[in-house]
Amino acid sequence: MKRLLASVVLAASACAAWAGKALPVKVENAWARAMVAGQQSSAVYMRITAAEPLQLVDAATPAARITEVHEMRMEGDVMKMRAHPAVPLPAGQAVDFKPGGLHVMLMDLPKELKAGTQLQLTLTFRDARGQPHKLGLPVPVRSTPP
Ligand SMILES: [Cu+2]
Repeated sequence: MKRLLASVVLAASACAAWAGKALPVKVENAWARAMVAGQQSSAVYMRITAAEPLQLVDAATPAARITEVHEMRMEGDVMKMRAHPAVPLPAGQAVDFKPGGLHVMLMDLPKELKAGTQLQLTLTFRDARGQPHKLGLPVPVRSTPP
């Protein structure tokens, strides 16, 4: 019970710190894809809405040794995936990270991601003045989209 209380207080103070910086950003429906046997990588999907212009410049999680923000693009007839160094998040406009599009790629995972578990994701945003801001959130691991 004591531990539960401590984590609630911690979450509340993290929110307060974020609010104090006046950099509101909303992350909704975040989920990580559960891995099947033999799979080497996975991905996190979510919807991000920034209230002022931001860029998503980094993502990290202890669940993967390599975490990169990727986009999928058609090049001719071939769907290609590449790292996106700074995803623009226009003010008030929801940006979807979804299968077949933008995603946070998880590679070199120390252990398999199992449905029903959670991973901790840290997103780094850059504001219009070039200042970095970190946001941590728990991400449920699922076999299907929420
Ligand atoms: Cu990818």
